[in-house]
Amino acid sequence: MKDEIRVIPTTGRNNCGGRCLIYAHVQDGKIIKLTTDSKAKAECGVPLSACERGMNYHKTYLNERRLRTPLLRVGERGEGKFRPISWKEAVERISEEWIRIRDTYGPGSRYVTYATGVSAAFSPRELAKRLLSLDGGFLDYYNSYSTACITPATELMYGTANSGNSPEDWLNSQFLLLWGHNPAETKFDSVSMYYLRKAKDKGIPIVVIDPRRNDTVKALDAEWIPIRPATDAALADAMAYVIWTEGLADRNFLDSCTIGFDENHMPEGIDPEECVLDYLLGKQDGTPKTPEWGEHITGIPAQTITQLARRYATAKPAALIQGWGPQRHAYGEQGVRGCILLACMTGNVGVSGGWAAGSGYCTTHREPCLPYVKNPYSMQIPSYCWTEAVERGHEMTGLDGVKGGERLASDVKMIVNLAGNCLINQHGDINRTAALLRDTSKCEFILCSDLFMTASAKFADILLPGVSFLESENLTSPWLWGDFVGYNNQVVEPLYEGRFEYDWLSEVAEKLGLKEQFTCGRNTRQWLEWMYEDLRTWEPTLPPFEEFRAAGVYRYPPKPPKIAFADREFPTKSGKVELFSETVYHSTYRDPFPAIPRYVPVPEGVEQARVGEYPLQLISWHTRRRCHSIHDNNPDMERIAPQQLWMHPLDAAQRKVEAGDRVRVWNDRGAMEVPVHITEDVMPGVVAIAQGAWYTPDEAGVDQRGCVNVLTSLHPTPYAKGNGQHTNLVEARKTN
Ligand SMILES: Nc1nc2c(c(=O)[nH]1)N[C@H]1C(S)=C(S)[C@@H](COP(=O)(O)OP(=O)(O)OC[C@H]3O[C@@H](n4cnc5c(=O)[nH]c(N)nc54)[C@H](O)[C@@H]3O)O[C@H]1N2
Ligand SMILES: Nc1nc2c(c(=O)[nH]1)N[C@H]1C(S)=C(S)[C@@H](COP(=O)(O)OP(=O)(O)OC[C@H]3O[C@@H](n4cnc5c(=O)[nH]c(N)nc54)[C@H](O)[C@@H]3O)O[C@H]1N2
Ligand SMILES: [Mo]
Repeated sequence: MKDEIRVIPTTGRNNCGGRCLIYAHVQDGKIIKLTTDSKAKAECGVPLSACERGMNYHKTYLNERRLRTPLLRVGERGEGKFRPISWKEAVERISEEWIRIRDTYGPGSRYVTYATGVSAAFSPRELAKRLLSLDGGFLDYYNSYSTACITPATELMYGTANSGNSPEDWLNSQFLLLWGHNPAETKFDSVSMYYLRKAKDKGIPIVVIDPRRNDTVKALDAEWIPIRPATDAALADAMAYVIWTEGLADRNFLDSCTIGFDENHMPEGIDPEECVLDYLLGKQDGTPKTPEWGEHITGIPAQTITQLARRYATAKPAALIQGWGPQRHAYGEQGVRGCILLACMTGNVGVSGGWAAGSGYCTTHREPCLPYVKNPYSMQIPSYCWTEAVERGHEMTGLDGVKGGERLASDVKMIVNLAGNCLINQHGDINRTAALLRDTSKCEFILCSDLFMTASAKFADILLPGVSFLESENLTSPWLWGDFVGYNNQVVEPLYEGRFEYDWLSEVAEKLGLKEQFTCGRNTRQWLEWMYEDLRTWEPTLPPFEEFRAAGVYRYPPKPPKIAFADREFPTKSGKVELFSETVYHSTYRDPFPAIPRYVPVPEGVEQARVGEYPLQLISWHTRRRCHSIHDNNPDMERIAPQQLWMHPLDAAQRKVEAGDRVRVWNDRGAMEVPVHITEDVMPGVVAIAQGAWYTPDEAGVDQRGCVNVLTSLHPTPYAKGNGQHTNLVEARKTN
């Protein structure tokens, strides 16, 4: 006799662009199938429906590929040779290293990586930080791999990153310009494609700027303007030139709400010729930033640039919505600033149907979180620069992006990487990173937890088996914009010896004599309830905990749409949008960083591609078949989108590459071999491969799966010190 089928509502917790409602149909302790939320709910119009990835979770996670027991490294670091140990031994060894490294090198030698496998309130990464804070401190990071450039660049100009209106306001627009944005694949919250489809139905014109004809172009039957990677700032400059010279600029907005546009609106004491307009007109450098100038850099015909500028400036209102691809570039800050300049020049800031560009956050509700514990060690590094902190931390200063003090007290000697793959797979320049981590005299102890033997997991000294969201519980929030709180209900029992990180961290805390401070006497469920009740004090419409948990989700009652900067107040030093940044003007950076939005040619950009040894610009993107590296080891997902290098027919013909070939793609940093996809959906001179494939080196170190990070650079961006992982030059040829 079989049990009756139970349907358990739960929400995913990976950093996948969504946070969807999933119904697990369970019988006899096993998942029979997963379904999702498909209908719009009356209270909140947007269904929280899962994509192919969400519907594949049980196949991705509940299988024999899982890590089974705690493991201790026995081979060379990175070799992937381990022996099973007991949980008791694991906890003892971790505590010993934790104390030894603290006492030898100081608390600031301990680092917790950016890791997003559990993007939920009760996060292993944050719990590790909590324990380290209680134990004397650790070296923290700021910014992220996601929005390293766009967030600080938006703050630099607007004084805040909350530059977004409520997404439903897109329907009030007359023109939607999706700039390096691909929500058909990246999802960008359940609301994005939901409202964009409605906009399409309403007849609002939609244009997409992307080196690739991306899935959003296809899904919305939108217009596609192909652009050379990392040249967005040049397109913005040329559009700004057209808007100004054709008298289409909103002078009223520029005069009253911004500083730095023209000579009459410059900060005190700054040479007026440093203004944006003089740059656009070429007063200083003799080069007006005409559409022809823009064409040469961006590859977009001058006439298209002119028309786009006119359309954007005359459709009132118009929304220029930026994705985050263009800012994951070597000068990622500048394209963002260029788009904000355009929004200001066209008076689309602070109006319904407009959009201020930039990061576009729009927070309407608080999120559940752990109580704050002060980290006694004040220093922080940019999240992308941890490898540098392993290599030469003690030399790093403010010029390297160090915050919270003069210079780091120590190199990084211990790394805690829980539910993340940024140690290798998702970080830049894998060959260099791997060589650095192999040297056990540099970083002396690496602790990882994961579900699988990932590229990062192979570099652990102690590797612990975790549990997936189907085997544990948590509290979740919308990925970006939605208005709800989710509950990640446990659906099945943990596989093998897998444990949620909190459980063993509590045991480490006990060894450190910090159990009471760390746990406050609560187990996971009690913490979740505590965080929920804390949230309820801020959000009084929330139902009682048990009612919420049973439903799996609570949607807030609708609020009137928010319009960013409707009051025309900007929390900057000048109280205006800072088109010219005095702070930047008076600061020193390792790489040139101008005080105004303007194109800066990047190392490994289009200019170098034209003359150098590596003529192809290589970008990556976030594919529908994976969440970063997650699902890559699920063979069913290969059918959805096989891992291939996109190459234009002209580039293929030049290299005598044909459909069905495997190609070798390389630069000075590494090489990979992958099947080619010859397609006009990518610009000539540009090749593209989806990020997140599992790094799989052959004996010669050539990756055989197509992990783009064997080719990416660790060089941080000039201002944000972020990851320019989409800026790379390569060559490709047919494999022998
Ligand atoms: N399916 C899926 N969805 C995801 C994720 C995932 O792993 N898989 N990850 C989530 C996370 S954590 C994040 S941060 C977001 C990331 O979201 P984004 O950063 O917006 O995603 P990307 O795919 O990197 O970039 C968006 C588009 O920019 C294009 N692009 C690249 N370079 C340039 C350029 O120089 N100029 C212009 N104009 N366009 C360019 C790419 O071709 C791509 O189509 O996605 C989230 N959603
Ligand atoms: N070249 C290039 N590199 C990139 C990007 C790019 O566009 N191009 N994008 C960057 C961005 S935006 C981001 S956010 C980062 C993402 O970087 P990561 O956060 O490192 O990405 P994931 O691959 O999602 O890693 C999550 C890991 O957690 C594990 N995991 C999943 N669920 C659980 C769980 O419940 N418990 C435990 N213990 N483990 C779990 C998975 O197996 C996986 O190994 O990558 C960055 N790297
Ligand atoms: Mo991200």
